[in-house]
Amino acid sequence: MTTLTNYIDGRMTAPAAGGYLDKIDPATGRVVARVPDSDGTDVARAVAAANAAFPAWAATPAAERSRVLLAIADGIDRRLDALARAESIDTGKPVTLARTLDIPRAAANFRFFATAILHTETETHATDHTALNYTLRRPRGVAGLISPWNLPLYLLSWKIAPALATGNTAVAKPSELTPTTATLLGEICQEAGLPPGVLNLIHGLGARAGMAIVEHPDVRSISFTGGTATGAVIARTAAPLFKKLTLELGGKNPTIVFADADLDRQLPSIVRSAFANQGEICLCGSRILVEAPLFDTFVERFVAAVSRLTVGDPLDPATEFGALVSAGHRDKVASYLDLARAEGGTIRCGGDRPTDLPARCADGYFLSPTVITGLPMACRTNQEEIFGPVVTVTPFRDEAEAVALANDSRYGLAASIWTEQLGRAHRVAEAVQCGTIWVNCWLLRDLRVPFGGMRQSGVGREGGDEAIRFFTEPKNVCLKL
Ligand code: TXE
Repeated sequence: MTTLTNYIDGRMTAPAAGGYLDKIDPATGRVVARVPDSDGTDVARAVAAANAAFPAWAATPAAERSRVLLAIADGIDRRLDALARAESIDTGKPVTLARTLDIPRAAANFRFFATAILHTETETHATDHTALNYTLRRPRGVAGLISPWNLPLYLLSWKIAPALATGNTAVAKPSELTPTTATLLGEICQEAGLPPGVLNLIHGLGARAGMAIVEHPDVRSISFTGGTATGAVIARTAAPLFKKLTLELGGKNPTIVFADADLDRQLPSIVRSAFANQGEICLCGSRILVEAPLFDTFVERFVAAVSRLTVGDPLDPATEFGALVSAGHRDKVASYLDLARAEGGTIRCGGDRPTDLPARCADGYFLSPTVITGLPMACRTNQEEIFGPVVTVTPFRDEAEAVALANDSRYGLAASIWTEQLGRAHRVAEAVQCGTIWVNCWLLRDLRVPFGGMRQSGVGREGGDEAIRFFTEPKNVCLKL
């Protein structure tokens, strides 16, 4: 069994108090590693290292920071197979998905911000003929970066890369459920020549290690992705300490399918938008709204396509749909199936454990992709984030009702619209209250665009200039002419 370590001040370090958590492979239910159960002492050491490294890293020319981050990206590429396998064993996701999406995207995150900092501009404002203002943007110091279990290296690197590229140092914490790729990233940083202390990786529980990062007075910026309830705790803690905060939280995203949608072409993308990564992506569409004339045909074709997904051992390259991340999460998702039945919903496919799994996976946390119809929008199944392979399909009469149903949510992260009418696509995109709208596509990501949610899906934005602005402090200099 592997014993993972923290990465503090450039060294692989055991937790100070010597405590460890079990790391379980969700495909088998077996313990496969020990994870440091770090506490405030470990966090204090990591923050001290990050603080000590900050002045030199902030003063390092952008071209040199860029070179080191590009070397990290190359290191990720070189370890593609090991990282993809580790991500699959930690999360239960298909290894093919980790190989083609998670790990390449982690490398892309480093490359994107490594090169972005070579091309940034800051503002100048000329005040009539009397003064010239210019804006300086400087790194803020130690950043606390906390990420969830669904896209472990993908989301952690989405925070680490802009923080480091702009000259900050960081203390990052992956989810305790999915720690392995972060440990490998520490090794990659050592090989790439990242100066000690610039990035520190701490493992452990949210309430202990995570909270110690949020509470530490020397951590000036917090970037968090995770559940809405956790986001509220972090916001409450960080506000009186005047920390800069971005929160990327949950979603209950609408997928709006008009009767003129080109189903022959788009159905595979709509299925993917619902069930990629077992539905454990904050951007997955879990409320599918279908224009009434297409409803019956859509449900029939959608259910048929979902039933054809290859559910199986995540390490089998042919698998399209793997295990849920933990027993607790599987039970939570399964509890929503009971709720949906009690609320009067009809389960059109799934709703149970897949039957033809290999022996190795007999005790794994599997749940078949599930499609439910017949539920009103106000019910709990349609209002609460399930974050698993469960979608509802609901008919709508016209554009106005589609928009009203889409907006009938406390969340506002993402939506997708499927129609061949350009004007309608624009109108609906403007009316739906979400931070990201995809038209005839899903998860098509340009790393320059603002990314984040409205309402209970979070505050602040990540990506491109938004991330560069978040991790820097603007200062205006006014020069009288
Ligand atoms: O996330 P948590 P959980 C949603 C989804 C899921 C629910 C709970 O609905 O069912 O959230 O998932 C760290 N201070 N999403 O419990 O707890 C924790 O260790 C500081 C949506 O797994 O929010 C982990 O590193 N840190 C989501 C990270 O926060 C704390 C992705 C996320 O864990 C902390 C995951 C604290 N007090 C779940 N408590 C998305 N938006 O992508 C926990 N953490």
